[in-house]
Formats: sequence, structure tokens, C-alpha cells
Amino acid sequence: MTRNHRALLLLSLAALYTGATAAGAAARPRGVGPEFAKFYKDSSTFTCISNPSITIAYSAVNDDYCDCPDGSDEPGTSACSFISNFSPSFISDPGDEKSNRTPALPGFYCKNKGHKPSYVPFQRVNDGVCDYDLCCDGSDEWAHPGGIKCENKCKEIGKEWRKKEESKQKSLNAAMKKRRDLVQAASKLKKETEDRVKDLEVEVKASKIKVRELEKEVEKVFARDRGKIVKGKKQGKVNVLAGLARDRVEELRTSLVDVRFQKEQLETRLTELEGLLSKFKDEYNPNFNDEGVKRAVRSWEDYVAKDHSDMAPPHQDLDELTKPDGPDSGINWEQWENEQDESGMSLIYKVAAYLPPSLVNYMEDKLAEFRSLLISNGILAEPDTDSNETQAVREARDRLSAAESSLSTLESSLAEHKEDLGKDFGKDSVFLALKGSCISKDSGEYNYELCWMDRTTQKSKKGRGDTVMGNFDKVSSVTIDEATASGRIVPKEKVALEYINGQKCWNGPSRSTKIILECGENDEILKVAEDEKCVYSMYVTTPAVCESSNDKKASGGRDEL
Ligand code: MAN
Repeated sequence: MTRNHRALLLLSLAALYTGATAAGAAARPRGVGPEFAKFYKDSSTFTCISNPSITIAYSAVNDDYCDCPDGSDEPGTSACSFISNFSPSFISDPGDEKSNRTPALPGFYCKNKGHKPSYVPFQRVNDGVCDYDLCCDGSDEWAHPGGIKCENKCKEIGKEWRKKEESKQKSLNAAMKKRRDLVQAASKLKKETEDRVKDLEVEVKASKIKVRELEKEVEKVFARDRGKIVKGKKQGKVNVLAGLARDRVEELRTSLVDVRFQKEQLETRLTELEGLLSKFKDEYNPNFNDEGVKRAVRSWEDYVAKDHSDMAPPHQDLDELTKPDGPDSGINWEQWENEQDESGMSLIYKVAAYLPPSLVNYMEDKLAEFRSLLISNGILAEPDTDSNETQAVREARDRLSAAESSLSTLESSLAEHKEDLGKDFGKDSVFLALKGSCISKDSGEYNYELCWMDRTTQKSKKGRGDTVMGNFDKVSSVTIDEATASGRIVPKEKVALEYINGQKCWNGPSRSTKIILECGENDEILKVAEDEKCVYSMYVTTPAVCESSNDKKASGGRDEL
């Protein structure tokens, strides 16, 4: 068809279908959305929207021939559909010369009365298919190619859509309520953590003071008592002698135990032999004139007749003798070794009997200080501190180490709480409220578990143990291409959670998981994918990332639920 023929045909159709009018202020031409009406006001000429240097006759608008480089002269036909794919993101700034080969219009405008207006891609205008998903009034097929008639279905489609929208809105409202609760819980937790940090800081301070005091106490008690133990068990000739005697007695006791054992064994054998010989004497036949046998029997009778009283067991009780020394038996060496001389500290106790206790304590301390001074200056020998620590020093040390361990517990708890406060828990710290709770999904060979802000786990159903797929690292975002209702693919930014440093993959990296979040009424894992070896994606819904319509407008987002 030539340009003239097509123009003629379309002009006649235009008269029937209220296309462009010829006189006065032009009505909005077919396919023009209200936001673009201003470009089509002049009823004699038309200026291409993105190319203001090009002006054409108004009659060339919607004449099924593409005059403008931005396609703005054909808002109601598919004549300019070759310019580019339909996408509202391609709408250029009207009047911008540089964008002259991008379409100026988002598509063919369907009024869709009874439903909501929408743009249909120019390629689909008069293509012989009713595009009810975008153009429920059927106006995209206004030329009825091949005799097609797309009846207006906006009433029913609109009704159905509103029903769905209503339930979506309900769900979104419920999700938003949950999110508000989460945000409230998170802020409470944050406040509690802040309060706890303040308390812990005070507790740590106090605990440090206590530790310092106890360190001083240990030093003091040690200094006081090292004077007392100068005369400890390893000092002096008597104690050395006592030590030697103790070793010697121990040696003799061990030999005695051995000898006693051997003796008991020999006694057993002797009894056995005597039994054999006695049986032999009773059972031998004296009628056999065997001189050897008769001699043996006589010797046995002599042996029996002999007095064996000198073989009687020793008078002392060997059991008693072989018992180890200690406070209840034998010699109490400890007592001997720790015995103080009649000098030094012991003297003061004798004097002390005549003095009031406060003075005794004072004198004791002074004497200990004096001893300590002598030791520090090398006048007295340093006591053996390893084994000679007094009970008081040991107790002071125990108190110190208990205080030190309590300080270290407090310090690590403080560090943990501070780390939590410094972490990013997403917008409004909402994920703080989810921390610690887990959700899971049965998928193929495994059950997958997501523990919020903690870890992701792959749990074998065949009893092969659990595999950590990552530990929470940070909140981030990810851009995912998504198809809209009309089939358009649009990039969409989503909140994501990064879990890293999971179990090492055989011949591969440490496992990691990206949690891609979508607004939903409930926390639910929709899908788990292993994008490459040991690199996983989890698609999860949660109210935590829901945004109200106002939020969405502010962030340029679109409906999710
Ligand atoms: C296990 C699972 C899989 C992973 C392989 C890698 O079988 O963790 O997801 O791909 O180990 O060896």
C-alpha cells in the first residue's frame, strides 16, 4: 500500500473512530495519554516532541506513516513501532534533541474505562490480537484487522482486578502492621542493648577496680606471709635430715613389702611340699625293701619331730609396719617438716598470749613487713614460693582469679553488645527483631535453614550431617530482572542479606548464601538455588522489607505484594 492509499484509508477510519479533528483546538488524537495532550493542541501543525525542529502538517498525525524520529506523530498506530522496544523507562525528556531516536511516547494509550488506563506497546496496535491484559477496552484493535472485534471487557476485568487489589492491599496492610511491630521490637531491643552497654561499662569499671584491689591484696598477703614461710619445711638442717629420714624409711618400707611378698610365696610352696611328703609317708609300702625310700621316710619323720617354734611369725604386725606414714599412722612427717623453730614468728605468738588481739595483728603485720623488707634487700633468703604459699595467699589468689574471670566475661559481653549496636540491621534496624529466629524449607535432598542474622544451613535428609552455608555478614542489595504483568522485563532492586565464610567446599570456595528478600506477609523461603558450586541464593519473603505506598513513591519502587 502506498503512503497516499494508507493515509486515505486511515483518515476515513479516523473520521469513524474519533481520531484527529481538523478544525479549532484539536481533540486528543487516538493513542495519546493525557500527560502528552499538550503536544497535540495545535490543529494545523504538529512538532515532533523530541525534535522540535521538525514540524509536520497535523493531518500527518496518525496517518500510519512515521515522520518524527521519536515516533510522536504516530501515537495511535504501529507505524513507528520499529524505533525501539516499548518501555516507559525510555520516555525521553520532551524537547531533548539528543534522545531523538528513542520513542517519545510510552505506547498506545488505552482509556480502559471501568478499569485503569494503560499503555500498550505500539507493536501490538492493530496486530489482530486483543490485548486484554493492557487494553481491556479493545481499543488497540481499532482498525479491526482481519475483521477482529475486541469487545470492551473492562467492567469484568476491572472488577476482578479490584478484587485482587483489595486482597493484595489487605495482605500488604497486614504485612505493614507486622513490619511496624518488628520495627518497634527492634527499637526496644536496641534501647535494651544501649542500656545494657551502659550498665556493662559501669560493671566493667567496677570489676577492674575490684581486680586492682585484689591484685594489691595478693601482693600484700604475699608480702606479709613470705616472712612467715621463711622457716618453711625446706629450710634448716633438721628439716633436711627429716627429709632424708623420710626417704630412707620409705625405701625400707618398700623392701619390707617385697620381702614379705616373697616370704608368703615361699610359705605356700613349703606347705605344698610338706603335704606331698606327708602323703608319701602315709601311702608308701614298708614291705618293699627299698633302702632309699626307707631313708627318705626316716628323714621326714626326723624333720617333723624337730622343734619349729623359731619359725613362728615375727611378733610385730607387718600390716601395721607397711602402712604409709601420715597423720593417723607411723610418723607424721608433714608436722615435723612444718614445725616452726622456737624463734622468729613463733616467738611473737608466745608474747601474743599476753597482748590484745589488735596489737597482735599489728605486730604480726609489722614483723612480716620487716621480714619482707629484709628479703627484698637480699638480707633474708627468698622462700620457695611454689609450694610454700600460705593458705591466705592461695585464697587471695583464688579471689583475684575469680574476679579476673568475671571481668573477662563482662568485657566480652560488652564487646558483643557494642558490636551489635554498630552493625547495620537494615532500614529502621528491622532485622534486629528477627535475629535468632529461623525458618526452613524442604528442597530435594536437603532441608535448608535460614537463621536471621546468624547462619544458613544445608541439612542432609540422608543423615550426612549439616553443612553451614554461610555466617551473616551484612545487609546489601541486589538488582534482579523481573517480568511485569504485561510481560515487560524490568530491573528491580531488592534488599539482600549476605552470608559468607560457610563450610569450605571440596575443591572450591567457602560456602556463601545471598538471601534475596521480597515483601510478604510471612517469613518464608520460596526457593533455594545453587547458582555455582557452593554459592547459594535463597528467595525469601518477609514483612521486614515491606514498604507502604508512600515509601514506595519516595523510593520510586513498584507494588510487590
Ligand atoms: C555437598 C552440598 C552441595 C555442594 C557439594 C560440593 O554435596 O553442599 O550443595 O555442591 O557438597 O562438593
